[in-house]
Amino acid sequence: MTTAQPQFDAVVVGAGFSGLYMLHRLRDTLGMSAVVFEAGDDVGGTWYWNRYPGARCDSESYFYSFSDRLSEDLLQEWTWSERFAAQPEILRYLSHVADRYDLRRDIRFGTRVVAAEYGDGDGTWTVTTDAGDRVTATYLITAVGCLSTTNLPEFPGRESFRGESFHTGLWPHDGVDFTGKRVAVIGTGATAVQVVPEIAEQAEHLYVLQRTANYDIAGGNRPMDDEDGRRIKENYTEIWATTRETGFGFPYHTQNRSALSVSDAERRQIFTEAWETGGFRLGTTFNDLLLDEKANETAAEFLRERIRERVTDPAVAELLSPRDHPFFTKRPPLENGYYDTFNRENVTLVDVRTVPISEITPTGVRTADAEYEVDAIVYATGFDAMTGTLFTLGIRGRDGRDLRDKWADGPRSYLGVATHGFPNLFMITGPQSPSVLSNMPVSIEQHVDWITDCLRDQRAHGLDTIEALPDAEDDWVDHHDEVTAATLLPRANSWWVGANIPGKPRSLYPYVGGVGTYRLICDAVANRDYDGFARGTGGAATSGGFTGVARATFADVLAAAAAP
Ligand code: NA7
Repeated sequence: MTTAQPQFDAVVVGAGFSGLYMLHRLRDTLGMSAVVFEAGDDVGGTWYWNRYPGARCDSESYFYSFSDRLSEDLLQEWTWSERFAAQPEILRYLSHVADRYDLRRDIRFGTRVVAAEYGDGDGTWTVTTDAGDRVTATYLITAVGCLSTTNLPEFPGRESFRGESFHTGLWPHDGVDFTGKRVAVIGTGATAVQVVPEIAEQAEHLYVLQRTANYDIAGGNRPMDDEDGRRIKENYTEIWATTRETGFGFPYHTQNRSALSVSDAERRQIFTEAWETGGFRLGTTFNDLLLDEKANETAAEFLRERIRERVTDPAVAELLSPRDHPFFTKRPPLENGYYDTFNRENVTLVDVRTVPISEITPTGVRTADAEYEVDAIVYATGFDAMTGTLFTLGIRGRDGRDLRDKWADGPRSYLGVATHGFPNLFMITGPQSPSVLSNMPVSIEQHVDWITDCLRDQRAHGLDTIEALPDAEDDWVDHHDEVTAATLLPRANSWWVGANIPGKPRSLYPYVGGVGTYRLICDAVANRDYDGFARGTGGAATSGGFTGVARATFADVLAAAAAP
């Protein structure tokens, strides 16, 4: 039974978009005590670490921000300078939010959580950090983002390289000058597509080492003028309402028609308009691009044609053209000049699919048939997404069970926000929630608001313990798998399915059922007294069993979500 009051109502891990908003809600909406641990020396999360040249958001700035849920005044006061904001501007925005809500005073910077243990005896979490903190809290809330543990491939000889090497996700704060240098960029994902044109401008020679060609979509970045700002600010209410209903959390709907239901000419016209608009709209032009191989191939071939138009050397254009996976089954990068880079004399595209990188040498990168001598290597090799960082936190639930052991064969969660055996743990944008298959701030706000409502309800009922029930979790995982199987997403070796990390269990890590549908399901769960959760006091385990409300079938929850 309870021995001592925990020091805090909640510990939050991370001070990016989700940690900042969660802290504000806990403290200012609920009047709870909270402490945030943040590894960086300031707020910003992803936007604190990813400072490589060209880093910018691939969602449009005006809807990649906090919504009217946080503040209508802030929306009216803040003006974005570009259609897709660059990293420094987003970091300034998050810093402004931290100041505006006086958040920094409850954040301990430069501090990594190394252990978080649930006490079966008293139902509280004890959180330990590398700075020597040891605090107790009723609730543990992870706000660690989905792409915060870098993936540095174990190439033989990696440490022997005598030049400079960088991972894009851990970029030096003072910047890097590549002027006159020979540089290798490893990777051609969304990050590389941003950094490559920038480095090509400076480097004496740039080698781009490509293992998989991607379907890059036109970014269409441009400055925002006064008229843009005025129009957006007038329409914010509708914009945010729409983001909460759509599949991807964008303020526009996926068109409800098949790519195969229109003539070739009409389809081309639709793709061209979306292409010229720029951004992810192309992926929402038809409702079966992610479901039907033939429909998908129409978009894939349209994009290959755009590559052939832009890249003058036909052999290079062909190498840049994806043939091994359907469109949008890997995250399509947005490009602003990436393809044109390959028309430059000082840029060479190297195919490391056919002839893989065999080792890093003291002077460069070696494949079976060549050595590329360089002064610097840029690893644009991505992240151990979604579970990577959660596993570094040393989370142990009931009976000392390690989250890594529970998820050894892949994540199992209830709604992607909780997991059985780990009472009072909430994971903002956790695995099996829409997260990275959506416009992140919309999904973050939905999770934070849902958790806030849940904690308020707990307090109103005199409860302090909540845990996902095992059968609710089974139902959610089954539903998640069923939705996934209906799509083409399992076809690609993407980080979405964990394929980029050797040994990582293969499963779709985000939920592909759509932001709008997911929100209705979460609301239905809450409206049914947190259906699927056991609730109690002093730790569910110490009460000798579950104290939650009777569990409905998941079919009931889905039905309630469908007719709210
Ligand atoms: P990504 O999308 O995971 O891209 C990483 C790139 O690095 C990708 O092209 C990989 O090739 C390549 N890679 C990784 N390991 C190797 C090895 N061992 N050899 C050669 N090439 C390798 O990461 P990003 O940082 O670009 O983007 C992450 C997300 O951030 C992005 O999707 C947005 O959501 C924002 P592969 O494709 O695996 O063959």
